[in-house]
Amino acid sequence: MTSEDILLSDSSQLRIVLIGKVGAGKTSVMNTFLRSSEENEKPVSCGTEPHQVQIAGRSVVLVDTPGLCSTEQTDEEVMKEIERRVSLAVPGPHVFLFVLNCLDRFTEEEQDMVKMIKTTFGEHVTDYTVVLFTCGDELKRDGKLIEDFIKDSRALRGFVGECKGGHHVFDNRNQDPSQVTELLQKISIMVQTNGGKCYTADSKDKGARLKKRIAVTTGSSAVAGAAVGGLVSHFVGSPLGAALGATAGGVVGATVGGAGILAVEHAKHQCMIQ
Ligand SMILES: Nc1nc2c(ncn2[C@@H]2O[C@H](COP(=O)(O)OP(=O)(O)OP(=O)(O)O)[C@@H](O)[C@H]2O)c(=O)[nH]1
Ligand SMILES: [Mg+2]
Repeated sequence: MTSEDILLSDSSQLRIVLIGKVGAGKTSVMNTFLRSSEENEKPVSCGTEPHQVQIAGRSVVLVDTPGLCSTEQTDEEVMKEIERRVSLAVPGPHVFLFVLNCLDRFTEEEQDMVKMIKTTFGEHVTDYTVVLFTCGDELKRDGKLIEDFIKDSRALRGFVGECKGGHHVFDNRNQDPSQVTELLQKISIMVQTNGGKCYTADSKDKGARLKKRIAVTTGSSAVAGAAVGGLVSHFVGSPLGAALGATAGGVVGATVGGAGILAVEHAKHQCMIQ
């Protein structure tokens, strides 16, 4: 099966979250997607709400986020808002596009940003990540290849190597939609490699911590049950976790753990591409 077949054979929804440093080009990337959509959507100046469009016969949901390393807000404040926006991509994004301007060096600031993203979303977030370089036009003008740019920095090489979806380059000043369809093909291959699953916070790190927390609450009341379920629902964007947790807690505290884990399993199931 060619990569094009994979893209065309999968007509289900693809949820994309744009993440990165302030001014990296996230909103411009969103607009490049919107321009190449079948609806030919108008550009936005800031994507506070998710946008759903059709591209290459496929429903694509785009979620923009505010930039990290801002001078106006602390990274903690920005990260809270990023988490909120990620929760809008229910039941979870298939891919995080980590947007990097290829004119910027991958300094300690960028490396710290990667660490913060891993701390927030778990180390496994890179299984669901494509590094998307913007300013491909500038690179071309300078007669450089993105591979050389990546090779020049050990840290960047390491990070791109960790990201299961690899890398891609956008020229946001270019109207050619092929850069978008090529990226969608790369994402489709990554999603297939992930068994069709989208990102959920419970997958590994947070899941282990969550299950541990559920275990210690065993024997607690309905309040504890609701809290655990609410935590699950926060990460998966489903009220089911809260309902299950509350119900289980009300009946008997000892079943709280089971209900929470059930909610996690339900979330995993919901994430599978149909
Ligand atoms: N030449 C060129 N400029 C670009 C490209 N992509 C983005 N820019 C420019 O980079 C600047 C920042 O782009 P934005 O899309 O606003 O960046 P952002 O990441 O959304 O910024 P914040 O929302 O403030 O974090 C703008 O002036 C864009 O026009 C590109 O591919 N080529
Ligand atoms: Mg923006």
